[in-house]
Amino acid sequence: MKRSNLCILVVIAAIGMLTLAIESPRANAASKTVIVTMTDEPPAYVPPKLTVKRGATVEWKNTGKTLHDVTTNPSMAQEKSDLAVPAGAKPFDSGFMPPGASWSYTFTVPGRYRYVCIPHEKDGMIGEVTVTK
Ligand SMILES: [Cu+2]
Repeated sequence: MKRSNLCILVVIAAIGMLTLAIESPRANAASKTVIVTMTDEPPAYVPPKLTVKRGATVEWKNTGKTLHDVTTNPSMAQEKSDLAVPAGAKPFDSGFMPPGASWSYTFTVPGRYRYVCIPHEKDGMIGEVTVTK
């Protein structure tokens, strides 16, 4: 085999491996995990609003230096109107998450969810997830 042909084969193989590396995350789109970070200044969920498909998992990560949490439990919130859970879905609550902690929830019921961080609800730490069918 000529040396130039060998070079072309190596390049084709490299492109093939690169394509595989790029494509593989998309293969898991249905069971995809979306990350929401929890920050201190200001206390916030980033991104504050997102839309996912039914079956998707959202993972909240506390990247701050203080306690945060994720709750749709109306008995925990100061303003019930800050919270929403679609009919047929149970409220969820991560409990207080120390710095560095993460917590995940898999959304199986479509609809609109609004959640708050109990220590920072008054500071506007309110998030929203819309789950499509
Ligand atoms: Cu918080």
